[in-house]
Amino acid sequence: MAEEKIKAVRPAKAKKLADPIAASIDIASQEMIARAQTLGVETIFDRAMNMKPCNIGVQGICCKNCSMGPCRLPLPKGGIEGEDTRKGLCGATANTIAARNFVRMIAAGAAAHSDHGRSVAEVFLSAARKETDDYQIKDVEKLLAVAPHLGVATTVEVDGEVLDRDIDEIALEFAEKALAEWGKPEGELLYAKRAPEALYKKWKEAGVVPRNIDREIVELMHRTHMGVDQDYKNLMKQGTRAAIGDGWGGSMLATDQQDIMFGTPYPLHAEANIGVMKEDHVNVVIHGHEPVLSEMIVAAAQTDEMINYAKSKGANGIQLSGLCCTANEILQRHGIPPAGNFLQQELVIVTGACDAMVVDVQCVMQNLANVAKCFHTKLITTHPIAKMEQENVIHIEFDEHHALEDAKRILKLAIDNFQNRDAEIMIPKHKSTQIAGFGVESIKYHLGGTFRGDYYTLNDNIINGRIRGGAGVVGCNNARQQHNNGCIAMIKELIKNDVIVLTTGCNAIACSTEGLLTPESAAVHCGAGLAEVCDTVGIPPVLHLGSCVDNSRILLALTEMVKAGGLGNDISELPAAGSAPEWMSEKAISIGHYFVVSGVYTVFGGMLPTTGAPVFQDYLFKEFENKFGGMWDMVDDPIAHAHAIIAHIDKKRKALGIDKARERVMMDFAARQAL
Ligand code: NFS
Repeated sequence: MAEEKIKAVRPAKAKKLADPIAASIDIASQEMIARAQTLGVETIFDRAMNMKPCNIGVQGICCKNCSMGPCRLPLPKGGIEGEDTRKGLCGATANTIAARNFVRMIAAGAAAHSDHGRSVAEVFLSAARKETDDYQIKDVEKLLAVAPHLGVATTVEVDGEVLDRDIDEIALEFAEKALAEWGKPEGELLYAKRAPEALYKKWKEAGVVPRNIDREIVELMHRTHMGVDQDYKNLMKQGTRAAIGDGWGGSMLATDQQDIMFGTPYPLHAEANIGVMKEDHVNVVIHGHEPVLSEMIVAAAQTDEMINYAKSKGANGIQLSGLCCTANEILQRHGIPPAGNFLQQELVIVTGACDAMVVDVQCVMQNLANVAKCFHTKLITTHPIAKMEQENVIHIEFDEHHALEDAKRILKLAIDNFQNRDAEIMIPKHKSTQIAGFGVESIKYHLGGTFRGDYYTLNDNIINGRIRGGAGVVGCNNARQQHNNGCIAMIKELIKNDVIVLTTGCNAIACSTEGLLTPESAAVHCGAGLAEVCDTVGIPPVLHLGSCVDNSRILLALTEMVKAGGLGNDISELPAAGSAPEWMSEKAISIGHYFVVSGVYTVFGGMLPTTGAPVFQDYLFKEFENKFGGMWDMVDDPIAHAHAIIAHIDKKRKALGIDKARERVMMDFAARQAL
């Protein structure tokens, strides 16, 4: 019966199949790719074999912003000699076209993060108004810490005496002011002032401080309409404004309000990979991005009502797991294990044990519906802005006013489906353990001194050379590359060279499945200096800081390092870099750009859609450094990618005059070894 259904989905003409080992470095994924092929279930790995990317699109020089095109401006063989005469029908140059495409990616990425942030802000306002019992202010300390950044007072003066202000009042004012950041008619993004003073000043002088979050995205769409902004530098100026509105606005507000409502993460222990699914349990996989949904499913799954209901249907319990950034959200706050990252979403269903996959927004492949059709899996969409056309997809809209009830309805559907499993169950044995849940606050605790509750100890270890520098390694997987290889090979090279890594998103999940998120991995993979620090403080060499909106935590960690002193006055002076080795989404471009304009040298793997417009690319890769201190780069080979970062870190160490200290540490180690 299941076999019959499976055959119906396979395309009539035999197509090329991916080699599972070439497709992923993860054994669990390799097993599931092979199983899918045996069952005739098509996955992204096979599709990538049969459809090659468009060579002109990849270079960023195809314009389809009006119906006279698409105008394609391929680079002449052997490059451009003399004047670049390429132009579209309207006369748009390669620079204009590539820049327009690039900033539209920023617009889409910033919109995705910021709309997520807005959803959180709306739920936060409901909670502050006490319109819902399902969401509350959980982390009062965090609320008090961030309230002043929106100009919300935490104390009141009564008869000359300073008293603590009522928490409900603070929460309500914070909620209203936060939501206003998306569309206020005047003023500027309030969180921009959380950046180091020197950086804020640079932004101010360049005229790129966002007015509000939404407006900068709308203006990008206007400017890139046919016949508006036709100067790549001016386009990038607005791209910069929108990207700052993402990193220091929509994303940062999302992180803060999620922490206040659901708790600020602190390090915890968990498992990872497809092997976390359990054959004798109802398996519910939560996929997408907004913790507003996943938090409620976690809460509902822990009720006796749901557990007993699962038992009444013959299961031993409910096993929750996550995919993509939602996985990181429920991991960092509850220790719920991730079943995989972006490229593993179809594979989780191929186990035959996924009773329901619940999705909300972003990074959800439409082909999930086709894979689910081959098994008993119920695929449930929950967000009004993200539905699927396939008939087997169930839509249960999630509303914050009866969130727990909605979550229970979803779980019941999954539990009722447990008895409908029709394929043989094959859950890979592979899973690993990890410590996740780091954040600005917990790094302070772990790496801050006992007497100085700040980042001084971290800085101290960088100054004395034990830690060479830091890298924020983030972003997606990409089916054009071997799954997880770019990220893992690159990070191993970094930590071998004493570079501590902060990670988020799908990269963090890759690190967890490869065992890099344990303190013990330091002794195996790190250089002597970093290994010593990890051993002394008991941390992994790669710190998991959460989901993609939590890249804002990396911005604030860098800001804390500047404040702690000894490493210059701005983020751009730190021996630090950013990286997305396996990027694929528009969000990654927005993230990359807010890293760059925050002063971070940022390297992407694969291809950037800039290569077809060399002048524009030079502007991003070279000239940007003169503006805010950070610049873009592209290096595909993982080892070369790591060494580009290391070279930048060494350049910064030299500028700070701390390069000699590192040489001494290295000699110390050699001397120790000789002994
Ligand atoms: Ni971020 Fe990429 Fe998606 Fe998360 Fe994963 S693909 S840019 S890491 S899940 S958002």
